[in-house]
Amino acid sequence: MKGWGTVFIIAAVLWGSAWATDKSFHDMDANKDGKLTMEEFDQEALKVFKENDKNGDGALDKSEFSRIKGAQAKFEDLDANKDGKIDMVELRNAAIDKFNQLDRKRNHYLTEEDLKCSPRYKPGASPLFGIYF
Ligand SMILES: [Ca+2]
Ligand SMILES: [Ca+2]
Ligand SMILES: [Ca+2]
Repeated sequence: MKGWGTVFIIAAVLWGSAWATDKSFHDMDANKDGKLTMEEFDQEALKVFKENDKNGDGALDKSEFSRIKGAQAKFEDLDANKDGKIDMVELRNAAIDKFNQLDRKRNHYLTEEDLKCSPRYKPGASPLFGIYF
């Protein structure tokens, strides 16, 4: 029994880290056109947001936010109205700014090249975390 418990914990840890890093550019590119649009980011962000909103109040508080694996943004920077919670609107506004910053060609999508220009770019990490979190 003890052995299985260990296996289970290792499997859970591996699964958790794979989830955080395996969402590559291509996985997020839902229509596989080699471009990431705001809509594609939104779909993924909404999923991550809902998964981490543990108490289901439609916002991320500091402890919920701290559990998002791979998040690089500061909680304080995303909480625009300083109420101690990040809602989807705040998250999205911050993401739009970041998206526009990276979208140098102003064509409303990001390519892998655009993302590599970001100081937050990490090979293997989801581009989502460079944009939203
Ligand atoms: Ca696409
Ligand atoms: Ca919450
Ligand atoms: Ca807020």
